Amino acid sequence: MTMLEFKYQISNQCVILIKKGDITSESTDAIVNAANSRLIGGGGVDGAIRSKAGRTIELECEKIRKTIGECKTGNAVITSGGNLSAKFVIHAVGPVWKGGNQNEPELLRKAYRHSLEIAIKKQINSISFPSISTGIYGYPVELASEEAINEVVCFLQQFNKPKLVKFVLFDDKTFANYQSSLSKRCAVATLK
Ligand code: AR6
Repeated sequence: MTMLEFKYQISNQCVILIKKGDITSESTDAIVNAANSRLIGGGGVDGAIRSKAGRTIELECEKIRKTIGECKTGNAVITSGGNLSAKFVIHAVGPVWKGGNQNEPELLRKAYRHSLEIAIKKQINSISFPSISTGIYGYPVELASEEAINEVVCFLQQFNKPKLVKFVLFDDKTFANYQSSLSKRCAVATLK
C-alpha cells in the first residue's frame, strides 16, 4: 500500500508533514498523546501509546500527578517514550466538545501551543501530533483541524522551530480535513 505524505514548507527552517498512519510507529524525537487531565491511561491513541511504550509512562505520570496534581485542559506534560521509537511522549489534554461555547477552540489551541513550547524547551527538533480531541472527546474534526493547523503554523512562523511537525492521522476523514486546512494556509505542498 502506498502511503501518502504531504509536505508543506512553512519557513526556510520548518516543515509540516501530514500523513495517514499509526503515531506509535513514528520515530520523531517526540510524539504527542491525546491525554486526560488525570494522566490516567485511557482508550484511543492514549491506550495505543501506553501499551506499546510499556510501564514507564504510567510510572512517570504517577510521579507528575503527585507533584502537580492534574494536568489542566489545554496544558501538557512530558515523559520518556519507554519502548517507543520516539524518545519522548508529550501528553496534551484537549477539551471535551460541549457544543462550542465553552472555550473549546482556545483550549484546543493551547494544547498544541503548550506541546510545542515543551518541545523547544527540551530542544526537540521533530514532533508528531495526532488529531487531539476529535475521538472520544467528540470535537468535530472539520473545526478541530482548522484550530490545530492555524496554531501550529503561527507558532512555527513565530519561533522558527521545531524543524519538523508531523500530523499522523488515523483515518481518511481526519486526513482529508487536515489536508484541506493546511492547503488553505500554505499554497504549495509537495508529495513526499
Ligand atoms: N495513531 C494516530 N491516531 C490515532 C491512533 C493511533 N494509534 N489511535 C487513535 N487515533 P482519541 P481524544 C486517533 O479518542 O478525543 C483517551 O481515553 C483517533 O482516531 O484518542 O482527545 C484519553 O485518555 C482520533 O482521530 O483522543 C482521554 O481520556 C484521534 O486519534 C480521551 O481519550 C484522537 O482520538 C481523549 O480523547
